[in-house]
Amino acid sequence: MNMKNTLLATALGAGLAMIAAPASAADTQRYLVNLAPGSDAAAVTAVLQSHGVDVVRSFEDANGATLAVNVDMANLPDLVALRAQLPQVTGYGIDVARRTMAIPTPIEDVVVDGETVPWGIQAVDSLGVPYGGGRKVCIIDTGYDLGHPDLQTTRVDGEDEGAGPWDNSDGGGLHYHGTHVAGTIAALGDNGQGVIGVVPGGDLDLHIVRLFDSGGGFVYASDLAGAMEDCAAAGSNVISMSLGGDYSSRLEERVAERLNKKGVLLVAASGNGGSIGGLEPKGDYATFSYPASYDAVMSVAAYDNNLEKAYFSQYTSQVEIAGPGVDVLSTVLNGAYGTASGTSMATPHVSGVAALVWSNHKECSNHQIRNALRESAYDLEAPGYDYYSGWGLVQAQAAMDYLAVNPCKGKKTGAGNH
Ligand SMILES: [Ca+2]
Ligand SMILES: [Ca+2]
Repeated sequence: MNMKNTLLATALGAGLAMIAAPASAADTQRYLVNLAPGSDAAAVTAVLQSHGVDVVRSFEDANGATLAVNVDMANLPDLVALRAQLPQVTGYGIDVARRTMAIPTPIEDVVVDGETVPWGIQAVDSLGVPYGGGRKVCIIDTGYDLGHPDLQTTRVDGEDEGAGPWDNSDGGGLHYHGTHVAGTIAALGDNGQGVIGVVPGGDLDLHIVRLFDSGGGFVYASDLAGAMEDCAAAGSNVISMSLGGDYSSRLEERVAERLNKKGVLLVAASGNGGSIGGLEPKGDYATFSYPASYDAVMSVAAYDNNLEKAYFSQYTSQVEIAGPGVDVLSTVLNGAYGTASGTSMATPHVSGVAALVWSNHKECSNHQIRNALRESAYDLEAPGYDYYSGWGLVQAQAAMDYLAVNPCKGKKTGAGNH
């Protein structure tokens, strides 16, 4: 935090969490402005804008509104005057960073002869489960290589969240990450080429939110919270987030809780930091990553093709389920294929299986699908729940079998992770 940031933080109010996100472009810093319930967010926005503050987004729920604002540190507003004009403001905070969750090794192009079923697709046992239609998966990532011969070009739309066009129409600079995630969920099957995804018929609805630019940089938690809202507004049933960061965000958690209550299933990477220290009691010394570690979100661990935990996969009391996340073959840029590792790669296996199973049981709530995935997971590590794999490796056919015996109708289950 530079001197100007410190000055602003001090001026804006006491009790400010001193967790700084890395400085973004130039001298702009993101802050969160919390308003009392019932406040007129538009009026506060007008005052802030009149002082040269860029109001990026307004979040509103029963607890009041939060404004995400960019402040140009080279042109600080008159903070004393600003504060006097904003009695509705109950507090301020600094926003925190979110990044994609692949292991940062160079992606290696793999020449695929004919069509290959990646090991992870076999491991989650999805090939025998037909897609029942009517589900939409939102992928918050680096975009989607629209026109890749092994990815659908229909039933996919998206939006630019300031990082560039969602469809890679800005050329080859787009990071491979989002396209790799999309291929695991929905690469086309039976087309004689490339790979095959969890839902391979080209008939899954996809909504792509390009949140990250081509440079592998970070976004703010408020950007991610906004992206989640946009996924829900587009009618998404599942939100797949191969991303995260070390610090929790109350704003982000509130948005996740609200969407979870509205019926959206949220899935995120457990993180690639391994874990430090002991795990007793209840993971107090473990490294949590967010948004995966909110109760409203399924946290996904990464396992390899021997069903051993990836060395990087974070293990905590919030890990809920595991997916294939080492040497995962999928689609990459420019019509190519490549292998990548990370809890980023494990996450879309779970998102895809959730959509696949749910499409056959649309009478189920998001909580009930989540519960079915947990109950039917292939148990790994110590018997029952464990901090490494959660309830175990996600299993599509077993989840179908579970729901055949345990129908959703009239049954209520909780939304916690275990
Ligand atoms: Ca294919
Ligand atoms: Ca276990």
